[in-house]
Amino acid sequence: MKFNKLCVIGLGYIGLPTASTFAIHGLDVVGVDINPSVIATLNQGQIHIHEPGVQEAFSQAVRVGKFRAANQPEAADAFIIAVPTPFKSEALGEDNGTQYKLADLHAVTSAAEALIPYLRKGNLVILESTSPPRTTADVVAPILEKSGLKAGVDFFLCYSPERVLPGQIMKELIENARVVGGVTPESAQAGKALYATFVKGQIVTTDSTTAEMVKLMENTHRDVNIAIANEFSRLAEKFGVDVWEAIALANLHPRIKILSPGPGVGGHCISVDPWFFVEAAPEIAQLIYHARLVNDAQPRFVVEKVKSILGALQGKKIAALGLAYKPDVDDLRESPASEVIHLLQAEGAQVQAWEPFKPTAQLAGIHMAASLEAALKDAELILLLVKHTQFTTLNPHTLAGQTNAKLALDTVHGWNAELWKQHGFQFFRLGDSKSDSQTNA
Ligand code: SAJ
Repeated sequence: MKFNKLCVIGLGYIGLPTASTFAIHGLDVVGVDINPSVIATLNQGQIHIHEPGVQEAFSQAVRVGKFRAANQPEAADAFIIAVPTPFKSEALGEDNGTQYKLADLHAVTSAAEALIPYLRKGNLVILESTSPPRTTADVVAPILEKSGLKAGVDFFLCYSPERVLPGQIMKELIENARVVGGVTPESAQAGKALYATFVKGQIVTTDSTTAEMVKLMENTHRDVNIAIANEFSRLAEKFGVDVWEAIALANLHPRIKILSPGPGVGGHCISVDPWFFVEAAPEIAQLIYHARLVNDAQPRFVVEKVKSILGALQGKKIAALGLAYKPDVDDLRESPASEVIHLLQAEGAQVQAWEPFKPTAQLAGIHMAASLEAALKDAELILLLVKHTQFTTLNPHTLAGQTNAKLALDTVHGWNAELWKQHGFQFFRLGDSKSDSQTNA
């Protein structure tokens, strides 16, 4: 099967790298986005996302004349839908006491609607957006069939999840194994042929609903495993144990790999995707549901620990280090650090936040310090929320000269307790009541 022209709908963190990679591998690519400022930026030769290697790939695609940005689809041999599937912020579902977040499929359904006039016999359509089980067969197929063409008969239809790690997208897009699920086996083969353009990893075919479940299972597995690490951190504090030591010892077992506790789970994937299972089958997905509750409650656990150190928070000055959703990235979306800061402020604390990867970020209700020094200067407590490398290498000896703070709380195991204590700090760590200093709060 030969594909000459590809139309990629949605030019975000997945769509733009995917479109650029297809273009530099020889396809004529039209990238479509509903956001006019995205199209304008791309038409000026710039990209609007921060991801290593994407600007270079995009520039090359434009240089060789294989990429164009447009605000609506065009006829093509193949179409990829790579739009976001967030959850609805304003509404919750309820089933027998289980309250769950609802997937917002609006972008997927709009993208499918937009393709109807351009769909031709023999075309291939692939959904890449993370979606609830059966979305391809039960939601996307009926929309596309309004064209008068039948999915799996007149055109090929697939689901193929992206599985790339932010920060390594360009590499993983090519090297990772790819799952391609078709509404028919022929659809899956067509999808496989398209990705074979550049994918070096294994390309495995299956049905579309299995492929949807694979993606949700991967991220749910990770969320549940982080939840148990977070629950262990609470148990360790109750029993006078250092959870970090206990995890390191447990992980000496050849078949155990406990993940790390922290202030919560953020980003646009791990904290979102498990809800798709809960919404689709609340009566079954009970473990998944409770893991979500544990992770969502972890910022509150951090705040309770801060209170056990500082006492009542009214007027207390705190320097919060890190706002990104995970270490060494500049992505602040769905960040548990922001949630911790909001909760601290709700109790009256005065928080100065410092995020070295986005020092001028504007986040509602959060005061960004102009520098690390400015954040630290008048603080009573230094609160480490993200394990950025540049935080783990901070020297408490130098910091002691820059701050009034005598208290430090590390929520990510980024600092050496003994070193901080040697330099005059009372030191505390999430999940570690063993090395916690005594307080008089
Ligand atoms: N976290 C912990 N403890 C850990 C590991 C992570 O608290 O031991 C936290 C992080 O700090 C962060 C959150 O979990 O707040 C998620 O981080 P992550 O590194 O687990 O995941 P993402 O969201 O950056 O990327 C994931 C990847 N999926 C898996 O690792 C299973 C990636 O391969 C997916 O493509 C991506 O989600 C996605 O788009 O679904």
